[in-house]
Order: sequence, then structure tokens, then C-alpha cells
Amino acid sequence: MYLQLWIVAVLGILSLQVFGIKINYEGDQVLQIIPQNKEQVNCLQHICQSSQLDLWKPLQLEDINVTGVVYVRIPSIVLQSVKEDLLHCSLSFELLFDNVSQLMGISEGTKRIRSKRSTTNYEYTKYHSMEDIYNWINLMSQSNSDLVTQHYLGSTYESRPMHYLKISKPSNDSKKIIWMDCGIHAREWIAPAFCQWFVKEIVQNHQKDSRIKKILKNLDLYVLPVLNIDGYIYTWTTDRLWRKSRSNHQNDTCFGVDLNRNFNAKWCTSGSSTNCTSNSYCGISPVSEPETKAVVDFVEERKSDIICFLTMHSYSQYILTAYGYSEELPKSYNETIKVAQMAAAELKKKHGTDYKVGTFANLLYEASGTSQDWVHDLGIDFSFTIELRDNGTYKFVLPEDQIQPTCEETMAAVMTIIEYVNDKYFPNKASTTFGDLYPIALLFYILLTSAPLV
Ligand code: 0X9
Ligand code: ZN
Ligand code: ZN
Repeated sequence: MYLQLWIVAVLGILSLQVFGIKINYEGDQVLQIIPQNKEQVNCLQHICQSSQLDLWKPLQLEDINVTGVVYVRIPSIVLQSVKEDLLHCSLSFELLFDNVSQLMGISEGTKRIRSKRSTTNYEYTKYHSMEDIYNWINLMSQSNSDLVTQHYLGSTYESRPMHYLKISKPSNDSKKIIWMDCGIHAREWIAPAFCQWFVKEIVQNHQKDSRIKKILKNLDLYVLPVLNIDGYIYTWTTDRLWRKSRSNHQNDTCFGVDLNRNFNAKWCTSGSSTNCTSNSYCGISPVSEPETKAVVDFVEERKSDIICFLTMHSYSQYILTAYGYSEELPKSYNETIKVAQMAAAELKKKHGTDYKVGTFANLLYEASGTSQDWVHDLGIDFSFTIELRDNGTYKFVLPEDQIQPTCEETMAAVMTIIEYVNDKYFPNKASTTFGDLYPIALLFYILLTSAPLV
């Protein structure tokens, strides 16, 4: 039975690669399974392994625990046999999604004309293809050239350019850097949507919003809208649930590295895998991937200027501080947790959404090789991973009607963090400046100089 499944799976993958067919999730189900004892854990691991099932939670077989919740996607062709196998181990299951492809239909919304040629009618409440996003990056820098510039960070494995946007008010003073990247994990579509929303908000409000005005006096904002471009494109063309990059280290037997396991922070120890078929495959060596290298080169070169590093993911609704690679707490923990809590409180004020705050290792499972930990160990204390909506209903296929509320509340959180670091590093310039006081000063001057005339 298993051999037959294997042949079907291998043929399926081959035909995908040869003919470029899109993976069809029609009839696939997502089951929730909670193993009650060690035997059931082993049995479930065995079923997942032999049928090569797509684990949604946890990411790795080794992280399946007694009474821990497991979500797993079962392709429609093996549904019957997997359910029988589950029953053999007395594993009960609950149906979480009845038809995965239907869910994706909802999440992607109706067909629409893409590649709009203007930034004023760009639809920020829709998900966009990489082609759209490349166009948007161009338009954003061209139509706001006094504030936004486009820069080359590096190239992806499939030779696509990685561009970031630099938002900077012209000034003679040297400024510090806030870094934000989105889309290191391909299927987490809400993250790139947020990066675009963030840039739009800053550009639209930089003349009227006093908080934005304040931070732009001291800070430049660097935004990388999609870090894992090859993977993102693959989620549009072929497999909506792809997570990794698209590099090919094992002569076509398996593809992709989890770029958030490829950084040099206790690389490939806990919570990552040396098996290239795993969703948390750490790569052949630290920084083996060109996308990782592009970020590392930039951060190393500018490390004395970067005062805050934000990396945007989904889902789970967490604001995470270092470390992911161990349960120990860094020196900066008390202060970073305080900032994260302030951010979560501001976030909740928008739409009542609850976020948890903590270290990744303590909230979920350990993860080594993450960008957040590497940046933190380089000496940049304010290094956060933000896991956006939702809390498990739609997971990676968050419907488009949640893009706006998600971005609004995330904006509140991110601005809280940025304002905190701004006020910390620029305490004197944090409050009012002469520019703000000028009208009052003028009034006093008029009053004083005109007094003798009365
Ligand atoms: O596992 C990850 O890479 C991130 N979660 S996700 O579900 N989006 O894949 C979390 C990384 C958290 N890292 C640290 N706290 N260091
Ligand atoms: Zn270019
Ligand atoms: Zn992620």
C-alpha cells in the first residue's frame, strides 16, 4: 500500500515539475488529531511519514507530543487509507477543513484586473502577485521620490532581484535604521500585504501625523516587501502552501530551504531539520542561501546604525522576542518584553484582537537559525518576530476581508515599537522641536514688542 502511494506521489511531483501544473487541493481535508499516549504519537508519526503528509502544526514530526494538537492535511487520494490507519491506532480525529481548495478560493477572492499602473488605486486589501509587487515597488519610489527610494539588496536563487524601499526624509543629521522584512515564508501572504500597507501609511501620512513626523526626523525605514520571492511566486503558480525557498541542493530530489532556519544562530540545532524534504530544512551550511546572504550582508554592514529589526510572519498572533533557539532569556528580555506588551495593548485597541507576547521557545517550540536571533546576537536588542492573524481558523489562507483589519492593528503595534526605540535613542529630540514651538514663540515676540505701544 505504502509503495503504491509513493509511486503516485513521485509521479505527481514529477508531472508538476515537467508540465508546470498547479497543485490541486480539491477534496483535501485538514484533520485535527490529539494523540493521547506515546503509542499514538509513534503511530501518528509513522502515518505522516509513510504517506508524506503535510503537517500544518507542529512543523516537524519530532514535535508531535502526547496531548499536543496536530493539524495535518490529507490529500484526497489517500484520505480513505489514512483514516483507516488512524483508526487502527485508535486515533480519533476532527475535521477542521472539509475542502482545502474551497478555502483557498475564498482567500484569493474573485478574479480582478491586476497590475494597475498607479499607486492611488492600488488595492491594499487584496493579495498581489510578485509581478504586481515589483510594479508597486517601482511606482512607489517614482511617485514619492522625495521620500521613498528603491534599492537592490541581492538576488534570489532563481536570479530574481530583491529590492527594498528606503523611506527617508532628507536631512544633514545621521540617522538610525528600522528594518522590516516580510514574506521570508512563502505561504504567509498576509506579511507582504502588511509591508505594502506600512509603506502606504507612512507615505500618505508623513506630513500630517505628528508621530510619523517625529520618527522620520531621526530614523530611516527600510522595508523588504518580499524576502523569499522565489517561494512566493511558487505559492501563486504551483503550491499555495509552500513555505521554503526554491533552491535545489539534492539534484532534483527536493527543493527549498526554510530561510528562517538558515541564519547563523545555533544553526541547525533545535527545531530545524537536516532532511531536505522537511519544511524546516536548515540548508547545507549557515547562510548557504543567497536570500539569507543578502540580508546578512546588509545587516552586518549597517549593524551600528540598525536599532530595530522586525520580521513579519503569520499565523498565531504573537509578538516574539529572542530567543527562539533556547529557553534562556537574553539580557534585554525585560525591556523588549515590556515594549512587546505595549505594542500588543495598542494592537488590541483597534479591533479587540488578542496577541500573546513572549519568546518563541517558551510560547511554542524551539527554533534555531532564525534571523531574529542572529540579529539579536549581533547586538541589536530590539529584534522582534511578529506573527500576524489569525489564531488558527484560516491559518495561511487568511481571507482577503481580513487584510484591512489585520494591517490596521499591526500598524498600531509596529508604530508603538518604533516610537519606543526612537524616544530611547533620541531622548532630546523626542518631544517638541523648535519647528513646533515657532508659532507660540512668534506670538510671544509680538506681545512683548507691541507692549510699549499700548
Ligand atoms: O518557525 C518560524 O520560523 C516562525 N514561525 S512560523 O510559523 N511563521 O514559521 C517563528 C520564528 C520565531 N523565532 C524566534 N523567536 N527567534
Ligand atoms: Zn533592479
Ligand atoms: Zn513564518
